[in-house]
Amino acid sequence: MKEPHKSGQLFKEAQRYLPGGVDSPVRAFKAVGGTPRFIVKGKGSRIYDADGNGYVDYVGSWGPLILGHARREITSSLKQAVMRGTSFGAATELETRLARIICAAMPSLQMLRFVSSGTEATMTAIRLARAFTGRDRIVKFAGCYHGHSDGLLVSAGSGMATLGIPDSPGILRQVAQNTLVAPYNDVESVQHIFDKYPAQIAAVIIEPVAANMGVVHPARGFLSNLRKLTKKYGVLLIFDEVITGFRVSYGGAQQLYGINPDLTCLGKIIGGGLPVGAYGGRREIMQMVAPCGKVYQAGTLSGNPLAMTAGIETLNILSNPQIYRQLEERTAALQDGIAEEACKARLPLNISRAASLLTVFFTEAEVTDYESACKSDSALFARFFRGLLNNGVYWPPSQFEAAFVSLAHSPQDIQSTIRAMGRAFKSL
Ligand code: KE4
Repeated sequence: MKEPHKSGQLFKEAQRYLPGGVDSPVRAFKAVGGTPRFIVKGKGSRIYDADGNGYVDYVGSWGPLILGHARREITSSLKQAVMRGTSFGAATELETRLARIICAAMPSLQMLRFVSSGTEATMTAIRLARAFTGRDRIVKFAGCYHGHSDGLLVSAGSGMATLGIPDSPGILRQVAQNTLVAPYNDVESVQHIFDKYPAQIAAVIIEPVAANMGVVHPARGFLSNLRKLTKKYGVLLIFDEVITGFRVSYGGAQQLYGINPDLTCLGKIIGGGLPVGAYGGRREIMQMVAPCGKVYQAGTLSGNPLAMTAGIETLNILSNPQIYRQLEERTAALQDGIAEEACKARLPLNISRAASLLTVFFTEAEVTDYESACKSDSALFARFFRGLLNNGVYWPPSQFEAAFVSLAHSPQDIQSTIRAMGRAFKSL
């Protein structure tokens, strides 16, 4: 492994023009230390940095690249598409084609609208829920991340069911106070909020399998009880499936758990690595969106022909059920190998996996919500991350993220990752 001199130089120069030298905070390696790698190329399961180092990649652009980097079908269809122009700001048949594929995979989406990021999707879904119900407040769960719109960058106030507090400077208290925060997997706390704010709650938004506090499963019955409760109180249930959509199954978490949300937010995989987001759901709700209805939302590059092309190609490949069986096998093998190496190193870890999503929590406590996730030893995780990086494995640079296994991760990649894990554990 060569020292990241070139990445260091590029990082220094980048910091002159970009805050923190990056365009998204997690890329700066603040949580794990060391020089962020500047990537020049990705192919299959690997990425290559400016110093010529290759890594087995478990970030996969934070989820979109379930087929791996530069998958031939996608790059060749994009090459043809780009020769026809990159964007028109006008309707294309491609948007209808991708929408038809998504609605067929997730029947709760009777209609949808494409946008250019997951943030836009969740931000608009909240606006739509407020318009449809005529109510102001929303409920989110501690540890769930739904993008950076003001009303969703909110932490739990002190004590149960109190008004949210801004997660960032620049967010108005008045805005944050319309967001109530409950502990994940605690449906009683949601009932308490509904009782405390009767007929004021427009929607509950949730990551049906949480991946932004590390991977945290919904407890048995949690999602179905949440669905029953929201229906009873006339509150819309919004599934944020930006990560889980087409990841935990072809039909997302809603197919896996048999839940019909009122609205769903998507992103990442449906764009095959190009900028994309989408929100959709019940027709009577979606028909409130302009120009059908009065809820305004717009976007210069929404439904962009390149993103649509990459999304169509990706979902066509994913429609083969064999794909998910292979992803399941590979990720289960990785999980077992990590557990074995941790046992050899006498390290108390908690490995949480949902399909091809996986988090190694440096705590032996069971992780069921944000509070228990925070019991992990982030300093130890940072040393683990650096150990892996020095052994040719690019793991997500934060304890509170998920690792993503792709179809391009071969059995040999999995075995070499397990060996790297063993060496990294020994270095702790
Ligand atoms: P974007 O605006 O980043 O496209 O999507 C926001 C978003 C919404 N909902 C969920 C469940 C998400 O995970 C995300 C974004 N995910 C992070 C990774 N945890 C993106 C990586 C980053 O912020 O750089």
